[in-house]
Amino acid sequence: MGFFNILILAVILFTTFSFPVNATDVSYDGRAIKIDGQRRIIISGSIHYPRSTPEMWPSLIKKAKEGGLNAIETYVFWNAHEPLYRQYDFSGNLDLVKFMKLIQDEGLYAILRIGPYVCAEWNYGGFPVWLNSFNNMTFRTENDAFMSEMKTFTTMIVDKVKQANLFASEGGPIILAQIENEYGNIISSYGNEGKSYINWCANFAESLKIGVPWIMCQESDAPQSMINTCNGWYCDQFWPHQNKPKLWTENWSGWFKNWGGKDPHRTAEDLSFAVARFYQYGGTLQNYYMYHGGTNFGRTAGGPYIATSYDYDAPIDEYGNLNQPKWGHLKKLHSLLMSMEKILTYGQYTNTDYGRMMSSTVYSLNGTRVCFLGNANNKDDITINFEGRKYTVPAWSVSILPDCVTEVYNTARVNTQTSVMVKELPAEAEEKRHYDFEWQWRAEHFEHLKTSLNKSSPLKGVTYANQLLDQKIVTNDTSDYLWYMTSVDVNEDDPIWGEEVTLRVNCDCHVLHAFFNGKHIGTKWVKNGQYSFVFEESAKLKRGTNSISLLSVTVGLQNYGAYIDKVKNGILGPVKLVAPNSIEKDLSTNEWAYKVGLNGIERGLQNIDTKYKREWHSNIPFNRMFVWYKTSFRTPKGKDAVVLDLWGLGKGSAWVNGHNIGRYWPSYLADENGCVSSCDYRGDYTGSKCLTNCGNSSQRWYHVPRSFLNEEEDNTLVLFEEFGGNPTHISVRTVTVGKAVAHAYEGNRLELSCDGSRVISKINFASFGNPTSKGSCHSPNSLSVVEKACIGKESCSIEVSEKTFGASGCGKSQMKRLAVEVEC
Ligand SMILES: *[C@@H]1O[C@H](CO)[C@@H](O)[C@H](O)[C@H]1NC(C)=O
Ligand SMILES: *[C@@H]1O[C@H](CO)[C@@H](O)[C@H](O)[C@H]1NC(C)=O
Ligand SMILES: *[C@@H]1O[C@H](CO)[C@@H](O)[C@H](O)[C@H]1NC(C)=O
Ligand SMILES: *[C@@H]1O[C@H](CO)[C@@H](O)[C@H](O)[C@H]1NC(C)=O
Ligand SMILES: *[C@@H]1O[C@H](CO)[C@@H](O)[C@H](O)[C@H]1NC(C)=O
Ligand SMILES: CC(=O)N[C@H]1CO[C@H](CO)[C@@H](O)[C@@H]1O
Repeated sequence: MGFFNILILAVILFTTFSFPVNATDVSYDGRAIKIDGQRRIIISGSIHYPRSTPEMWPSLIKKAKEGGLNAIETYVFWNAHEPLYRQYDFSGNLDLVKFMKLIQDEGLYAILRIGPYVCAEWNYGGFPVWLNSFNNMTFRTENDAFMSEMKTFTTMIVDKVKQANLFASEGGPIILAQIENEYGNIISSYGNEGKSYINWCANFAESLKIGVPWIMCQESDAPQSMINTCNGWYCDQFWPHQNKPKLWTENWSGWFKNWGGKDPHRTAEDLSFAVARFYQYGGTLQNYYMYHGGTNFGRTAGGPYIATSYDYDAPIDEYGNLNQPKWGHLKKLHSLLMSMEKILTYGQYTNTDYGRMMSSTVYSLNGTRVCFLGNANNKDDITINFEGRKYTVPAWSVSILPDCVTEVYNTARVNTQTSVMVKELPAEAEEKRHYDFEWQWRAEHFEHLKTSLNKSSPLKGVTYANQLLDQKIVTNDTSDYLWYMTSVDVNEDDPIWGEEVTLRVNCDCHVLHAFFNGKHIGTKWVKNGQYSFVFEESAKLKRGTNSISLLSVTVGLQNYGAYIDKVKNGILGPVKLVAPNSIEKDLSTNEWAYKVGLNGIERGLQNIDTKYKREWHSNIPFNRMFVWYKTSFRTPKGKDAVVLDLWGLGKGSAWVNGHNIGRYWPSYLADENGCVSSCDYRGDYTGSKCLTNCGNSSQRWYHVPRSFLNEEEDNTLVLFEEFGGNPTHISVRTVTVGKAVAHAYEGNRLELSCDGSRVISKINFASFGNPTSKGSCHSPNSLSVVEKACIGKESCSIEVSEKTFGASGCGKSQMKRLAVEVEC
């Protein structure tokens, strides 16, 4: 036994005999998750650590806690952590352990969804593309190569988490872990292998001995050792397996956005309705997907065509600001539910159905009771007689009566301010420098278009094949860009000969640019996610050698569906020249030269310290394709989030001080139709309800986290513009609360706040009484009371009552409200 073996033995003995301090016991029964033997209500929210920065994490987690959550959930992102085979990255915003520790520091629980398939609108659902270089690889089924890699990665993550004592069983915050993800949606495509695979997943997970329960979401076939959970817009009608608690792992708080998509909105009224109903019907754990959506930095956006912003209309917005009234309206619900934790988890409950989708639920325990009145009717407010009293419950809402007499919360009555966010030019003296940029430019070099075809002097990085290859296999997804280049010798004897021919390319491309004899002849992409298309453009033949260069561009690899590993990308062929008389020349089995990526990236133009300083020119061109632009700008003062307005640009990628802030595509406008000017929260929500931003740029604003910026020195902004645009409209802005608007009901306390950024400077309007019907009754002191309470303050709190405002002259039975609009 060598020294090394003794060391290992010592480590084993040490681990076996050291007892973790504060170990927490997590178990469950048919009702709830139990922590140290006690049933608990868990209110969790998803925050994905790579979609923000370590500098943002503490404040995001704090705001989640203040919003009434007691747990944070995240996926683990395999392709981010293992970008190259067996080369791991846990630095910067990939520091999972640090993120977990911050959650623990705030006293919150954590839910770790390892997957390692994650969907999540994340590039390729989180899978590293290099997995495809194994023989006989098929993802997410009983396949040795896949299971072996899944096992290696999952075990590595579990070991890392164990070493940091992060599982509750070791005193850490993690109370639940997930293996696989939404497999129930696709299991039928995999037949019996799918069933064996999901059993293997369960047995494998169990073998890792993490000391906390495992969950499988959206998997009705989940093996007995796993808790199956629900994902969706509403989960009140979901019933888990026997002896399993009712858990809702994905309550979609909004929806994500595509390039070309409109802005989705899920109202506070509807989201709180869904949550209240879930707990009314015996639910005990739910998770907001997302609580903070964040940003798809770099090339992490899924696809195809998922936008860089992953705001999700979540309770905390992309930049880390409170999304009001959603955040505040839910906070009130959370604190109420938490105050009823014992009775909701231990009480008996009985439901009574009143017809027309109206129901009541009474929980009782040892003589105390709490009551829910739920109205799932999507049109009618309903008045019922409940235990001798009359209650009117608005359509599509739940009223909560913690003593079964007084309604203290109704999901449709929002007593929280609506914050109107604005994007402003920084106010400081050098203001001009924020938008009056000095630009430099240089062209992307295309020398390889000529030289690559000469095999006796091949360029570095150029490979050859006598066939058309799957793009992601050639690039290993190290770049969006892949050149497919070939040549064709033609003379007058050739049946195809003629001045004009058509180049026809069958393509599964997200974007295709075609060059004929070095000249750009066309660009094509297809809207609405239908990316299998035929490109056709005429070209001029010359005698002798004609070169054809096709640049295929991916915009996020598919992240959802069965067999995503079998989805091919790029130019799959055939590629043909077609003469006017329909004679064709098939070039698909020509010798093709392949070149991955951009020359500019190879030269490091996106970095601050580039050797190629001299190659930048002034007098920038406009609307020219494949151009690099560079400028510098000052960091706006203060703490407000910083965004770039990239209106005027086409499509490309942007770097600030070498950090890739993501793809941009502001020229891609959202469809003109399908928006609403006001949103009716009633009735089932879907991702296509309550849309705004029709006909506008689908993403104009791009987040630059403050930690990417220099405090004192100027910042360097580099753009790679692929389609052509005008960078002179670009400006740097800060995001802040411009106005706060509220309609609060009598009997509530209204908080008004500029969210830490500024003070309330002006009250535009205030009326206590019946403001909806043009002030048929109104307290004359309204404005002065609000002015006195709020002007000059960061936030103020007003009790909405006649006591505060004096007589309003409204009828006794009238429900009075305070309507205000304040400026920050
Ligand atoms: C992609 O990465 C894998 C794993 O590192 C490697 O085996 C394979 O050769 C790479 N493919 C290409 C085309 O570079
Ligand atoms: C791949 O699968 C085929 C049959 O599907 C089999 O003949 C071959 O041996 C497998 N190769 C490897 C490396 O497992
Ligand atoms: C209910 O009351 C009984 C008797 O007072 C007590 O033993 C029990 O712990 C109570 N149950 C809960 C869940 O508080
Ligand atoms: C190909 O490259 C070789 C070596 O550099 C050179 O001698 C030859 O002229 C080139 N051929 C063509 C057609 O450019
Ligand atoms: C389009 O953008 C403008 C300016 O930001 C805005 O005023 C307008 O309301 C937007 N249109 C829609 C339909 O959202
Ligand atoms: C079917 C569906 O819309 N699924 C969504 C559920 O949430 C995941 C996140 O894990 C999204 O990626 C899916 O789009």
